[in-house]
Amino acid sequence: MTCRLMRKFNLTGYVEAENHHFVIGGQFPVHYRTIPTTSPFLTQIEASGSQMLFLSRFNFRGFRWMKTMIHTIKEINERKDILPEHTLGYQIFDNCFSTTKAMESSMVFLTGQDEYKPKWRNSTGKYLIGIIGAGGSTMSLAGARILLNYKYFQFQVGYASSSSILTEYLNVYRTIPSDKFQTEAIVNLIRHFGWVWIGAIASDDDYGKHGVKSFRKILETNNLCIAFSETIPKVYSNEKMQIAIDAVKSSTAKVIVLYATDFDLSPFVLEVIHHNIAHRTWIATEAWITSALIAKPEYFPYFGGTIGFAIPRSVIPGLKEFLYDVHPSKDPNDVLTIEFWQTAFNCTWPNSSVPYNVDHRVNMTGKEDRLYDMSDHLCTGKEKLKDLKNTYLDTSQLRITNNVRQAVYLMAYGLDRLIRVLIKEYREYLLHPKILAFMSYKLFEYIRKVKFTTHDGRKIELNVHGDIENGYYDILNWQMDNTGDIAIVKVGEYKFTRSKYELVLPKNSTLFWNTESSRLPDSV
Ligand code: TCR
Repeated sequence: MTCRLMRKFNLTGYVEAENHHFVIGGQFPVHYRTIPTTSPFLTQIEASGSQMLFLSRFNFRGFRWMKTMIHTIKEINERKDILPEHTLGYQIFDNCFSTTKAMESSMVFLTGQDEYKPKWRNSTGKYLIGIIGAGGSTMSLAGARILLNYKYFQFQVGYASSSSILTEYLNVYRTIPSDKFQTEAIVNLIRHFGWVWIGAIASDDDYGKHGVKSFRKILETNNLCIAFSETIPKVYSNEKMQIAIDAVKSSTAKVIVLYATDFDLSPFVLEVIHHNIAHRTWIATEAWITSALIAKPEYFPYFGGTIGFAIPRSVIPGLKEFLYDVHPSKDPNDVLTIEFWQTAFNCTWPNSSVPYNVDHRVNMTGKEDRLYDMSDHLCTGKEKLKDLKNTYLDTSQLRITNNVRQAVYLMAYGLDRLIRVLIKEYREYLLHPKILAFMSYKLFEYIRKVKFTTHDGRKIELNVHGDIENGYYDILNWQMDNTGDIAIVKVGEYKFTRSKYELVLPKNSTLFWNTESSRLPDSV
């Protein structure tokens, strides 16, 4: 399924509500749009006439996040110690990493597909306890504003929405630290290496703009200087892109912070290569430091040596097996799995209406134009997942994925604690609309007060703003291994609490620098 702009809500995802007492909502970017371009370099998809074109691609990582939510809910339903007498269902949508889609699904959570009036029960007919999502700050912000307007207080638990602006929204909780910490970490890293003259590039959205704004502020309070600060347009504009490229090219600042998610960053990366801008040290935010989209060997001459912060890695028991348990023959209506299969194996699933290959053009009239016609060969169903080298199946680097898991746990623990209190008095009436209404109002408070230890020993606890305020980042550096592949190497760690930090970069960790001398760049 593709992401189109449509009048009527037309959302893709998974729902399982019927045999459960409560429903958790979810929003994940299972597709993402790459922006239309007229750049001569990107000849592949030239915009024609006045029509806006964009590419809609399947996002294997987002699909893994979505599946992780389902896996976690299943796990909780099987546990006897959390919600022993109740089970959780889910209603999950693909928001295509687009604000429009995020808003549409927020409306559907409240109203259903055909109605425009919010109602007490969610469109699944069950009580919706909250929403896991939305995957990016701009989308969470849009959703938060809609959900705030309704008297049935709905809230989100973000797993990737990290902008510091979300701290101001009472109905947004999260298991990813606010970028406030990351921005401080970046400045501390800059100080550690003795750089003083720094460039900044941000995506033109809430994530990038708030990120760079606070970066600038913290930089200045440390008497360091910003050499330039430009944005990467969200909708392709050659003119705007060239402003950013010219700033990088002409500045003497060789260390540049790039505050953007990988989807938004790709066109900029291609321009950097096109303009042959080498010998820069890019400081990555957590949103692209481990991105398979950018960490490609062919980009290494330009982006090798990138250094930045990442959410800590985790191993999730049972997840790998769950992810492998995916096959299009299981359910002919499961369009996401069919598309996953087609995209992963480059074949067409017989008799399916799911368009082959996500690299098709979709224009603003909603009509789509395939860039490629049907794949020449049909999928047999015997394709082997284990032969694939695919982001969806790669469970060696679970970072945001673990945040998704913890967001579900946070909600479940909150509900569990509240029910344990209410059940004493209202056992038989627990699911009566009046009690549920009371619950929705109380739950918010209970979830914020939940404290728990994760399967891998992390302590999760939120402050009054719904943010976590202690944790750590891995410090990663892009190097090349002896097979010519990019190795994203852990070179240090950054621990933080509200008032303290500790930056550990062991002397013996080898860093790769993209400078002529291969030595630490000086940016003074
Ligand atoms: N916060 C970004 C979105 C984002 C993301 C990611 C997207 C983050 N990390 C990793 C894809 C993959 C961090 C935001 O918009 O808040």
